[in-house]
Amino acid sequence: MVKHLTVTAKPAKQPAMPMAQAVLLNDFTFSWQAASYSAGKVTLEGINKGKQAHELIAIKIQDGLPPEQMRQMLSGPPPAGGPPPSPPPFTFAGGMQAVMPGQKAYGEFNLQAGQYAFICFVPDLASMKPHVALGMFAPFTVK
Ligand SMILES: [Cu+2]
Repeated sequence: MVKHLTVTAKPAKQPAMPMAQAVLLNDFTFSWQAASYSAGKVTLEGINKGKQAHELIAIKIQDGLPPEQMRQMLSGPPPAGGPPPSPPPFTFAGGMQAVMPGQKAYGEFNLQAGQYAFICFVPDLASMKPHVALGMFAPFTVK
């Protein structure tokens, strides 16, 4: 079978990829430059500077819930005497899957005004605790 194709000039200009802001992932911290983020869609570049795999997940914390209380809920055992709150007092706002040490990846985040936190649930190789319980809970604000 023979088919014809036509070669045309290349498109004028590829749409520019928005510059992704970096978030550094370490054992067991997040660090980044922005004092706060603006509402809207943003692409973040997660760069693993640690010795273990890490992921970059953003959660939007329920309005009025102090981030420290959210950290304790995600880090500790379930509350005694009953199941954890349902629905949970946060929603996922985007992220990227875990990457190995020295690797990076890009995540898409959909941000609205409010309190957020970056978290990582990858289990620690020694204690098997999720990294969020070892310090990988970093609050930030979206304006
Ligand atoms: Cu991690």
